[in-house]
Amino acid sequence: MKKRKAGQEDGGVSLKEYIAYQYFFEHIPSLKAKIAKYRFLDKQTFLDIVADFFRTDRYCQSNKVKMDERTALTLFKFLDIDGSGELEPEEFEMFELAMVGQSRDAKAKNDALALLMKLQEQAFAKFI
Ligand SMILES: [Ca+2]
Repeated sequence: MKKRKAGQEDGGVSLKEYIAYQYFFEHIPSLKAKIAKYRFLDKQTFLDIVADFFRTDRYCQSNKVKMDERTALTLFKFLDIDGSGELEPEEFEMFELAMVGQSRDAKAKNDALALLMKLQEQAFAKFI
């Protein structure tokens, strides 16, 4: 795994990453269909979905943006409210209600993103 932090060399998140993460947040509700099919998502399946999203999303493709594994794992831990190591449908429901909101307005998404960034920093602090 690379030693650099997410984003640019100063450890921050680039504007392109910020935008890409927002697209991924918009994509999260569509993961519910996958969960309904498999009943839960394990860590590896979630990482595969994240990687697949950043590989195939048009914005991410054209701007060469990816979410590194550490950030994806942080997001997984954040979503895995009960710490079971799997993401259950209820946890996605709670994420939507708590973070994205039923209106899915831009402010709610920004709040969710700000929280993710905070969690990411905390996760980095633990790894260092
Ligand atoms: Ca769980």
